[in-house]
Parts: sequence; C-alpha cells; structure tokens
Amino acid sequence: MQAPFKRLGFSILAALAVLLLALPAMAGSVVDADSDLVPDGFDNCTAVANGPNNSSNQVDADQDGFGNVCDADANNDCATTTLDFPFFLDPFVGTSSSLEFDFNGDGAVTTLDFTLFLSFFTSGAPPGPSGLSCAICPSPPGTPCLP
Ligand SMILES: [Ca+2]
Ligand SMILES: [Ca+2]
Ligand SMILES: [Ca+2]
Ligand SMILES: [Ca+2]
Repeated sequence: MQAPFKRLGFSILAALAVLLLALPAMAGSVVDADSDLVPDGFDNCTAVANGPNNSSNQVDADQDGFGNVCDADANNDCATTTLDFPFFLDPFVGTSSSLEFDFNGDGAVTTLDFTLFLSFFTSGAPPGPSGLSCAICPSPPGTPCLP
C-alpha cells in the first residue's frame, strides 16, 4: 500500500521540479519594452509607459487598439495632420466631452494634452506602436480592439 504512494509522491516532486526549472525560462520570454508592467503582447502603446503606475493606464477612448498616449489620429487616416486638429479643438474648448485626446489620462483635455498633440502633429506620427494584434491602421469601423 505504501509503494504506490511513494511513487505518486515522486511523480509530483518530479513534476514540480520540471515546473520550477521552466519558470525562469517562461519569465524570460515576457517582453515589456517600456517597462510599464504591461507585457508587450497586451500593451496598447509598447513604446510609451502607460501601465498601472501611470495615470493613462491603457486608456483607449476610441477603442482602436492604440492607447490614448500614442494615438492622436482622430480621423483614422494613420497620420496626425491638420485634419485631426478640429477633433482636438472640440473637447479642448468644451464643445465636446470626448476624451480621445486626453493623452495623460487626467480626465480632461487641457493645455497639457495640447503640448502632446503638438509633438504628434510636428512628426505627423501614425498611432502606435501597439502590441495588440487587432490594432491595425486604418482600423475597421465598428470593431473594438481590446486586449
Ligand atoms: Ca506601454
Ligand atoms: Ca485609440
Ligand atoms: Ca489623422
Ligand atoms: Ca488630459
């Protein structure tokens, strides 16, 4: 009666040993390029820290898979141009409550966000990069891209 239990105990120990040996390898395969504690495969802005320690924690107001902090492309043409500026202006002057341009995640579109909009605008930056596989530009209408 005792031998099968011993064998079972050994099997469990062997399985645990294999698991313990595999854990560091698994941990090493998780890439988090911007060190914001969100693995790249789930991070909607892989080059900007927007994790749980940031106020803009993965917020993606237009649900296109590109987080607010790396998405100033309101008209979905994959560049930040003068065509996007009216979309910024409406919530900035208070004629819209859209938070798509609340880049810093403080719940309002202010001069702080305007500074960030200008940095996107001067480079003409496309949205992203995002680690979500559904984040494609131009994004298909009506299909939210969530992790
Ligand atoms: Ca990020
Ligand atoms: Ca977005
Ligand atoms: Ca645009
Ligand atoms: Ca803001």
